Amino acid sequence: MSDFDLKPKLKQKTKVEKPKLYKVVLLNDDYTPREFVVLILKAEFKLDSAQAEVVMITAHQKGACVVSVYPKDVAETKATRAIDAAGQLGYPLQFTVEPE
Ligand code: TYC
Repeated sequence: MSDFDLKPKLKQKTKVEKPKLYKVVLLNDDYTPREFVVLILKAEFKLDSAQAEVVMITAHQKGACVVSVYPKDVAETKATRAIDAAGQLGYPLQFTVEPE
């Protein structure tokens, strides 16, 4: 028998899983000042002033607005940090994290 393996090897496919993305959703409430919502969107989610204004006013008018999408751990950390920052000032601002 030949030392050479003549049977072609099946080509190995390297599967690279795309990380699943999660939406951070801003929820409206009646108490948090609009200016604070804009501030937190800029500080935590790195939105520029125009983007933050649109997201804030959309949540204000419709009840909720997607802020951005991230890998799960990033989405959860940002949402938690934003909720905590609002809570420290006594504001009931809420964000949810949902699969995209
Ligand atoms: N509705 C709030 C107000 O009138 C402002 C606000 C906007 C709060 C968006 C939360 O996600 C929000 N002061």
